[in-house]
Amino acid sequence: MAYRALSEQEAVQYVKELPGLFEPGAELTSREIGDGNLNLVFHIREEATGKSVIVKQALPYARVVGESWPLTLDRARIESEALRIQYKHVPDLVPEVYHYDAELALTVMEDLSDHVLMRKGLIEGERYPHFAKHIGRFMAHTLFYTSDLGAHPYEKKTLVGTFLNPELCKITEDLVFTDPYEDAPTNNFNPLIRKEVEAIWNHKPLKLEIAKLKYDFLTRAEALLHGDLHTGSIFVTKQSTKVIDPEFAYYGPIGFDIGAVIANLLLNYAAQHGLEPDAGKRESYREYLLTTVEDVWNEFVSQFVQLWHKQAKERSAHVEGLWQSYVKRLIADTAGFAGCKILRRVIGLAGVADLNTIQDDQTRAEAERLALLIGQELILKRSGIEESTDMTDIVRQATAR
Ligand code: SR1
Ligand code: MG
Repeated sequence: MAYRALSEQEAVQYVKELPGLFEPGAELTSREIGDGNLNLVFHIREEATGKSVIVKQALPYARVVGESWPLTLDRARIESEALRIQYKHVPDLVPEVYHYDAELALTVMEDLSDHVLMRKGLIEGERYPHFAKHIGRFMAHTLFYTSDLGAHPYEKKTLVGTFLNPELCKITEDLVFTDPYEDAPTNNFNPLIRKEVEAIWNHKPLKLEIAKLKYDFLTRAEALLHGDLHTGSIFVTKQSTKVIDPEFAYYGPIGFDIGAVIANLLLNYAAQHGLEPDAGKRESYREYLLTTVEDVWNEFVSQFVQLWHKQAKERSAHVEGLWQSYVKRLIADTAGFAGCKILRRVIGLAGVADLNTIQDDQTRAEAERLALLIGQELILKRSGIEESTDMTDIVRQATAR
């Protein structure tokens, strides 16, 4: 079938015709529930059995902007192939893909409606006791096994080609590494923080560090990244974690994924200024978020290094001292990328609900200023970071200023 954007009814019809999902004659309902920046998402459910699936279809443009921003449909292929690879390594941490249709740029996958988006959960002040362990394992396994450490060199290079993803990478290159640091038309920030934003535009040492991080993003093909691992790409319950939406997947620097998770925890940390009016509760939730930041890094690194020792086939990996120097660079990368990801969400296109739901402009500006400070400090001080507590100390000091 030639490409066309499906209606709710067409999505039902499409699923009905797929073998093995529903019985013939099943009565299905369909709701378009997509609230992300790019795609259509249909929730298809059979009332009689409670069975449901998700149909995700790429639009030929970025939904957040409209038809004036054309965007490749190939991102649906990238997403379904990345999900299948991730499922091979961590089947309990991603949705199962049932079907992919290249013509319609559409993927049918497991429904996760019993989970909530982590960003929403954090805004509501929920805690997720298994999250750090889960996301640490997700990143350690997916990144290790697709890197030169865990994949055969031929396989790795084939995967680099499969996941070139130039158009979505360009979005990240522009929106994370370029536009927020100059007076670009895509920027969209609270007018009350213009002074702080202009100071960033004029901060030459900061812009140099961001340029170095961008160059790493452009050139360092270390592992198959998720590529957009923010808290809106993660579904959670108290017991379970599921990572969705890897349409930005490409071969890049490992710290970019870890930095994305940490950045989004810290954006929520900054937003607590307006989200939680009770000072005691705010303090305690912030401590929970900082502990989670530390745990995410510690879980990731302990599992990644364990895989390195037990599974690395690349002979140079076992040269004395290599893993330590790799990890040292990785934590600095992580902090730097986290910093860029924080700054882009405050200054650039596509902000985050954590900050944007703060109704009062003044209060939101105060939270945003804290986020800007944390982001800059993580970038500028990253070369001195050796432990996860060095990152959280930077956050504590920025908060106290
Ligand atoms: C036009 S897309 C804007 C943002 O949404 C995605 O989630 C990515 O983060 C992208 O930068
Ligand atoms: Mg997304």
